[in-house]
Amino acid sequence: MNKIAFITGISGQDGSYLAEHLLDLGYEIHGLIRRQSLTERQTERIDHIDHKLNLHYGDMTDEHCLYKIIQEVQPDEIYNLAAMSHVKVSFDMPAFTIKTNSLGTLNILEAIRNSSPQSKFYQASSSEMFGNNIDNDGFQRLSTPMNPVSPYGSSKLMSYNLTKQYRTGYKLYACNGILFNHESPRRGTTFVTNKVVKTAVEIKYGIKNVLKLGNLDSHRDWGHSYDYVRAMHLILNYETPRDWVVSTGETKSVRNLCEYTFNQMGMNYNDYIIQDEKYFRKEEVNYLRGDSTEIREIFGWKPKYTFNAMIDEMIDFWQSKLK
Ligand code: G4F
Repeated sequence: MNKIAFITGISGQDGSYLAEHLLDLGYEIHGLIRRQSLTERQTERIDHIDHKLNLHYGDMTDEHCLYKIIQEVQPDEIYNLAAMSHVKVSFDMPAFTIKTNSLGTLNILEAIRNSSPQSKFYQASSSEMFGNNIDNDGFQRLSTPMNPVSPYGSSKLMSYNLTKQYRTGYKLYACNGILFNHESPRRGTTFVTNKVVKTAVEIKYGIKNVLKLGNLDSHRDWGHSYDYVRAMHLILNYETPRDWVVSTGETKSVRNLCEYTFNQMGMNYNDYIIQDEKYFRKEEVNYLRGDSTEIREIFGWKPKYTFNAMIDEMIDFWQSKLK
């Protein structure tokens, strides 16, 4: 019999790649989508596989709908990818962020505990939970103290702890994947990678003439979503539930990102970038670099994409879209 997966956030970047991956593996897929007035846009990333999916309307803040879906579907695996995922926006919408991300996780864990305790649970945890803590060797790992510096990071830390607590207290198969930044052509264009790539292409085509950014000196460990959703599936299919770090182990600054992207299109980023106060955060995570030794050694997982190959793919995407 086919395994059944339930994915919250299925219409997002990771949800869409994960759905494709699990369909390839023969899973029956159920997904949670929110009702929006612009219905034709909400499933853009999954329209090509829509006929193979079972989509349910619902919301992370509605415990009744989550309970009903989980009770009816009795999934083998539940991937909680739904979130208000924009760090800067979380300063503007802290209550919404906490309700969606933290209470939303609690709603699912309670639904599992009461109606489908055999379901395995994956929580999309984030490197943003570390805040500015870095181990002496320059990496973050499971043992690095967590000290978030945004409402988003705080909301994710609450979910991380709940997931651990439901694992130890209620013996659920519940795991955290602490994923460092991961991108792709499907990334929202208000996140820095796709904003830089899209705007650089627009500048090249004469559609725009400047790129307004905030902090150019923060460093991120950027991988590809395609690689990271494979890690999520491995995490839920390990012999025992536990937490994992998923990262490339390399770090680059926003400035490095701009330099590479503009160079690839024969331009100098210095000629086009303006720093704008509007894009700075109240508090910044300055440096992220994850130690993913364990997932590499235990599963043989490693990223297929290099940073450059990922940015090149994003450039190709925007060039063919905007041509
Ligand atoms: O692309 P970003 O918005 O990603 P951020 O804040 O690192 O968060 C992402 O990764 C987390 C994992 O660590 C996820 F949990 C989270 O959901 C999200 O996916 O910003 C990256 C960096 C930041 O330092 C930011 O200050 O880019 C800097 N930046 C500079 N100018 C900008 C901009 N970020 C955005 N979004 N827009 C700018 O104009």
